[in-house]
Amino acid sequence: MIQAVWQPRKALATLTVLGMLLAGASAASAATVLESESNNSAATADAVNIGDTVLGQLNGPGGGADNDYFAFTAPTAGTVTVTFSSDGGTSEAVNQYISVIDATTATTLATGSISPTSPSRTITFSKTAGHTYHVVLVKPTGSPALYGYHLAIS
Ligand SMILES: [Ca+2]
Ligand SMILES: [Ca+2]
Repeated sequence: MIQAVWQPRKALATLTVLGMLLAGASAASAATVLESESNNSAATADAVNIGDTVLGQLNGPGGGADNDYFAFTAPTAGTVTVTFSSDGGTSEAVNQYISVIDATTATTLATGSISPTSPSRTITFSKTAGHTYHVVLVKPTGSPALYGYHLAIS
């Protein structure tokens, strides 16, 4: 009899916590997301959010060239930090490139690269509320990349 009273309360409490977690997740939108090919152009960019970490690979068919585009819109002004890292660290064999573009003004804000001796690159830039930003990762034609990458946006 006591359990008949307690169980619904417990279930309700669990639902409330779940609801709070879901609400928090959609508001803060910190998630681990996988890239979705084909994302090789601004028009087919993967939508991401500030707070996300993206997992992907820079290899086209047969290990060839690949471009990965990611897009997000800044809800507020402030600073964005983007870190692009090879999952293989110094074991990766090929250079890969990153650029950050303000798509609203069509302005390239920053460019950089990672290499076997420097397998992580962090770029910081100022965002404007309402502007859309593209982060573009590129591996030019050449040797296959041996490892995937992490792209953290915060
Ligand atoms: Ca890719
Ligand atoms: Ca791609």
